Amino acid sequence: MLLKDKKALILGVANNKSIAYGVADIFKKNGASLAFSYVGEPLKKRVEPISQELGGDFIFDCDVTSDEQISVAADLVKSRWGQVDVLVHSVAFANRDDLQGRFIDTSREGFSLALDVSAYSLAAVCHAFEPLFSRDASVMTMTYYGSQKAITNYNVMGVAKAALEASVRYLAVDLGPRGIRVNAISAGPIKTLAASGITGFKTILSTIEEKAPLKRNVDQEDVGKAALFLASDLSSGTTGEVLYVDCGYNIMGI
Ligand code: NAD
Ligand code: 0WE
Repeated sequence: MLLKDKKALILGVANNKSIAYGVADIFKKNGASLAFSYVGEPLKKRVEPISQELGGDFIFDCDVTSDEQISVAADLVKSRWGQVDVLVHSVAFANRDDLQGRFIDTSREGFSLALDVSAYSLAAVCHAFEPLFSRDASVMTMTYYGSQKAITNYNVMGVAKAALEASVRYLAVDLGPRGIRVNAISAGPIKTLAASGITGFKTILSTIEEKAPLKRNVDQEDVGKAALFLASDLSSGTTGEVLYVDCGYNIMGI
């Protein structure tokens, strides 16, 4: 029970395939109390039964592009829990059109949206929840290898993930003096809602099976177990880090 009596806020469950669902599931099994965010009424209907299944304390609306909604969420969490021990940011969005073709064609608006939702939101959420973080709190976010290397079609999301990973380092510096750690998990590709309809996703999955040292793809449980490490005292000396959970794919050269 690595997370006994810990309060873990989970941003980014859309359904039971979400990476955040895998994380929440293992957190629960390790004794954590959970609360989940959703974006708008349609997703509330999806998140409500998941919260019930995983014994969540409450759910709350939080579109991370809205400072107002983030602030209302922080007030609600303060009144319900008083403090937060673990914050999981598992949120990303770009226009579908910007995840195919040439990066050079990305519009100013598309770039801004992708970076707002997928990168700036981590800083915005940390800012709003800073007063609620307990001593030794752990913050984590989800990133992808497309931040480091140009991956066909990932395009503006690769730029957003590079900004997200740099944000992790600067946030780790800001929050470190209070004992709060900030890390990222760089997950290998997983078939979730955010991966559905992505051109060439099957090819990406089979490339990993063929090339990664472990000769398989990761799943939500692999990521959940790494998240449990980052959430718990087992990772007390680790902050500002990007932890690869990708069956070793990123270490390969030719
Ligand atoms: P998912 O679709 O299940 O989760 C994405 C979540 O982002 C959804 O819950 C959605 O509601 C939320 N979201 C989108 N816009 C939002 C907004 N404005 N405000 C608040 N929430 C918003 O997909 P997933 O694959 O579980 O993605 C979770 C994270 O993992 C993302 O950051 C993604 O980039 C990252 N990731 C995914 C993979 C993969 O292959 N699936 C690999 C590495 C990293
Ligand atoms: O980060 C992601 C997915 C991010 C994502 C996905 C979508 C699809 C639906 C962000 N925004 C949207 N917007 C939509 O309308 N991944 C790491 C999964 C992923 O996405 C890719 C990948 C991989 C891997 C896109 C192109 C190429 C590879």
